[in-house]
Amino acid sequence: MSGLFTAAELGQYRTDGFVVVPGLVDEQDLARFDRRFEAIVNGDAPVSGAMNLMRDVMVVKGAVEAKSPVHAINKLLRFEDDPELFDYVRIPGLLDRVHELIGDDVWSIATNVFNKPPHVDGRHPFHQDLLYFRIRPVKGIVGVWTAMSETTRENGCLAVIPGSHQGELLRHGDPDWEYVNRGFLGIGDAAKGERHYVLMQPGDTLFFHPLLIHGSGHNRSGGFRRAISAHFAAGACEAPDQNWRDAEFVRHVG
Ligand SMILES: O=C(O)CCC(=O)C(=O)O
Repeated sequence: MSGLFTAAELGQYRTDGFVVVPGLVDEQDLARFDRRFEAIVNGDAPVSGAMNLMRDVMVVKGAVEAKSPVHAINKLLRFEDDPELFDYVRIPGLLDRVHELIGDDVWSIATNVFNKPPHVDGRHPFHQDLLYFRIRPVKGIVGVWTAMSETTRENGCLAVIPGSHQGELLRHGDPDWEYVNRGFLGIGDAAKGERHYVLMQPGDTLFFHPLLIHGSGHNRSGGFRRAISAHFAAGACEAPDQNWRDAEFVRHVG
């Protein structure tokens, strides 16, 4: 255990289910990830391995005309095979803190660049990320989410319900919205408790529990709201069977 979190930060993670470390990722790394993301979307760098570029539903349905390829993309998934983006999970201050939370031997189980272009709905309904994982126990899993641009109420920052990680995994369904991106399931009216809007500067990094209820709003600004994110699981976690294990333990990080 390297002890980078203060006792207060660890206490907040346990009580609220999240903690933000300001300025954890430096400007150079953020600029590198930003350039790489744009290069992949623009076709100037390869889409590697199981990576997938998800187009925004409003663009797909013709409700919004994308001014450029980057205006059409809602998220880039599974960047484990991209040599530049995957550096994110090994940033020492980030990985050391992940080790503090879930132990010394960790795997990447999900990676994303979330790109919220201007003029699309782009909301993420309130949800719990554990829905997307079959491996257990829950305490062996943690998410990290780093702002690549400033996040504000106007551009659709994250919103969380502090303490909600102490509950169960809730039933999720399709939100009753006109435009919902593929796979964006939500818990609807079950989202009880006071919302906390997580306002972040570029490089600020959220560590969050897989049962924490969270979502994000519309981007009503004229710019992009972008973030890079990963989920980690301890190697000691168990999957229902070997197929699930192979599917969910995507890449060993160490
Ligand atoms: O970036 C966002 O808007 C939402 C991210 C999110 O919901 C997640 O990381 O699970």
